[in-house]
Amino acid sequence: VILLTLAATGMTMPVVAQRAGAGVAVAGKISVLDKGNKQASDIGAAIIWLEGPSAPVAAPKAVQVLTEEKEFRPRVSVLPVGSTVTFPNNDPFNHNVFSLAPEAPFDLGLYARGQQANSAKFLKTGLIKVYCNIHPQMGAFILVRDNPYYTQPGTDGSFQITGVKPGTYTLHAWHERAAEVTKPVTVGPAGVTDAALELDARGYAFKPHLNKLGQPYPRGGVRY
Ligand SMILES: [Cu+2]
Repeated sequence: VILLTLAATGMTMPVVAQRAGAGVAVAGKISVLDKGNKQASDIGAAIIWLEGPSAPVAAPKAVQVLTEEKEFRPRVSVLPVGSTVTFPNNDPFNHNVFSLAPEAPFDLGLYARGQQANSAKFLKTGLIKVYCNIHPQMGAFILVRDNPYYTQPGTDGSFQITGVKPGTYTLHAWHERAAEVTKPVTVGPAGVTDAALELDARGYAFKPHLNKLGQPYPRGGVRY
């Protein structure tokens, strides 16, 4: 009887696994205007996402952001809420990855290449700024979202979010040098092909951040 039950369950599984309505695409193009009214060369580092009550919950992920040549790679990530991130050190010196973001404060401490550092877990939505306590020039952005409707554009600003359930949403676009912009969007059974958003980075000015103790970094840096 048990064997027969297992066989019957196995036979029904492929049917259950079939997608019940794959959703539609929301596509369009963003622009990011830098000083001198030039299109930003790093439009691809923007993030575009949909917010709305029709959206399903996304499954958490486990991802890596490398610390390499005194940079975070990738510099910009977007992840579902509940995801964990490790920050492997690929440099021949120590890093100390931390964030003071109220949604997800963490401090991984000093660690060298090859040392397995603790991971950071992101349990709330928001934009998390991640820094290194040793190297003030290192910075990363992690956008934590509560649904799977997000993407990053191509180098020409074109984007496509696929598998979207028709409904009413707010379309968001973010770039690290610009204020976030939003626009209401109604997604019908044919999807959206011409969503357009413009991000203005012309007023951007670099501002140094503080270290993990909320203090300015020492002048000239510290060697570890
Ligand atoms: Cu560092």
